[in-house]
Amino acid sequence: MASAVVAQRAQEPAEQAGAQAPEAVIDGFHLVLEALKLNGIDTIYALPGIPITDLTRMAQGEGLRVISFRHEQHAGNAAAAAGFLTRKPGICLTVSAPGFLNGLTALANATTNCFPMILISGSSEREVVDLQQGDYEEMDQLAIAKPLCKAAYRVLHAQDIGIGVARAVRSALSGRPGGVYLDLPAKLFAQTMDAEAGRRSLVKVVDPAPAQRPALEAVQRALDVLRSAKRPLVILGKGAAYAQADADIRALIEKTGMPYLPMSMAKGLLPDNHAQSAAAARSYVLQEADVVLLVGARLNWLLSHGKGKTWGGTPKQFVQIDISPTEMDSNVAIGAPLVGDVASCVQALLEGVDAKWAPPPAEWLRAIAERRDKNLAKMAATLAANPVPMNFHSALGVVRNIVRERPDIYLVNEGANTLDFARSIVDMYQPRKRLDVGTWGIMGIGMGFAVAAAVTTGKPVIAVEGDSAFGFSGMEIETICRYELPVCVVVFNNNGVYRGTDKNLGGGKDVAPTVFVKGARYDKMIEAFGGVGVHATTPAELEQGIRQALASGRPTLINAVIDENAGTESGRITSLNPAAAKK
Ligand code: FYN
Ligand code: ADP
Repeated sequence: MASAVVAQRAQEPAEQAGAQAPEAVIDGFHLVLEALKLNGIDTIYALPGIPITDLTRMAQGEGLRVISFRHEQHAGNAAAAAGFLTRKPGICLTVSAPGFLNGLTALANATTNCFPMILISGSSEREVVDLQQGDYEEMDQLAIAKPLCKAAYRVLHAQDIGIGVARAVRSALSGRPGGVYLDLPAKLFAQTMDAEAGRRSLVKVVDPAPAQRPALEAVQRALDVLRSAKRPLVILGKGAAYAQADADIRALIEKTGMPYLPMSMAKGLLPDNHAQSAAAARSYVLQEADVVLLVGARLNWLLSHGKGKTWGGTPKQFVQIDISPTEMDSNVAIGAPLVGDVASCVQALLEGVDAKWAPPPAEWLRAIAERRDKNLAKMAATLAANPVPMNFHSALGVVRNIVRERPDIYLVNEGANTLDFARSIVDMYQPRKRLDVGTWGIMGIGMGFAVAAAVTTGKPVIAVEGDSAFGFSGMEIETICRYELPVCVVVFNNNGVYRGTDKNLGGGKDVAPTVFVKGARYDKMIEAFGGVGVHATTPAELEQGIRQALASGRPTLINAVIDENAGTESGRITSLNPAAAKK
């Protein structure tokens, strides 16, 4: 505990803090930091201000890395992505009311995506807030946060900081991971207590994400259903990616010979060019499969709720692995629920897959291969074209080739068309390398996720961004430059949301709501902060720009000029627009 700084030391010059009063008391600031460090936290994503400015300074003083952002939402997104990548709760630290509210979108998004994060906000004085007497940044933050996260706690006394942090850590990581809110009123930070007692009050959470082994009869039931399949299919979701059970998941798929579909953030769990990948025959396998094994994937909108036209062809039986028991039967009946953590459940299934396990009927595999090869050939032909101006395919072909050469690169991806095309064009080869808009299809995760990937791994990051999507977090390129992160942002610039060609329906002088400044030079933005700007109008220029960014490791922003006619409304989810749905 020698590293702890007691209150006297923080407030007095070093020479006075010496022999007479050695570490007698500890304050709330340091108890919070000590509690986080004790639980393995080494980085805080923050935006300083009243009342947590000193906490960010002291955190640095205590050896924590503090990544300071320009807007809390992006600090929160970074914390969430860090949680997904590291299986430790990502910490976002914000000021009271407005800063707290800015962080809430990220907290809610983390919860929706099952990413472990803790939003810690300073708050105003309870006595004044509760009597609504108009305190500085008055807001009942705890009440507001509650419905948007997995758990919410407030700590009022220094001696409860250890327990408060422990509860937040355990809530974020155990069972289905998610976002947790921790409310720390300004007064708490200045409270002091006996240093020895303070340190004794801290709690190191033991086994925060305990293995949840499935019941034997549930495993048997699942194996029986899988064995009965004529046309089996495995769907891997980001829960499978989060579980870090990569070798066993691969072994289960390879030993059973079952074809599989990766959801977008599960791409790379097995390499996308794996012979058993049915990604390029998606519609066909969803329609025709008779038994579907879901591994950490929910039957939500991204899987058409497990019913309807998408799943039309054949009646299905579902086996579902999920840590959350109430996920079962959420949309359709789950005949063989396997409640437990992915690692334990997959291991249990593997134990039942012996040498006598029959591979899926050859006819099923042949039919999938036929559809897949047709789609792959179509894709190859589209990628071979070199239109002027560039379209999504020709630009993404460049990213595809570079990721194939450098599978260790992280790919952050958001937008509508930019997202949907990149998902199918850019193959991933390693687990958890793709970070994207996730369950909500949220825009604005780009720079926060890119920062988290670079900070937690030190690896290069390419952020493939629609021009609209980039706008949500674009100011964070200053953050990327300030911390000299190896992030290359590629803005797919087609002059607008979806496209740049819409007209004002009223005929007035304003451009249409979906249209941006034509020919904008996003590359100039990063130059203002000392980064490298590249203007790319051809695949060759784009390739050179990305390669230079990777070689130098310098923050880079490439303005990739895309045909403004190239996009479609909402990418591949056009049908979700009310007008389209009526047709
Ligand atoms: C896939 N496909 C391929 C490949 N991979 N063809 C060739 N080569 C490769 N490598 C084929 C696949 O078989 C499908 O064709 C098609 O390409 C599309 O595949 P994808 O992208 O996997 O599937 P699809 O249908 O788009 O998936 C539905 C979805 C997805 C809902 C899961 O659209 C999605 O994740 N959407 C998120 C959208 C979002 O969040 N947007 C942000 C908001 S935008 P067929 O089999 O012939 O069908 C606000 O406006
Ligand atoms: P995708 O969008 O990729 O389909 P989802 O976010 O819908 O994935 O689903 C992830 C699922 O994984 C959630 O239902 C969550 O409860 C589950 N999950 C998360 N972590 C684990 C784990 N370690 N073990 C089992 N299930 C998990």
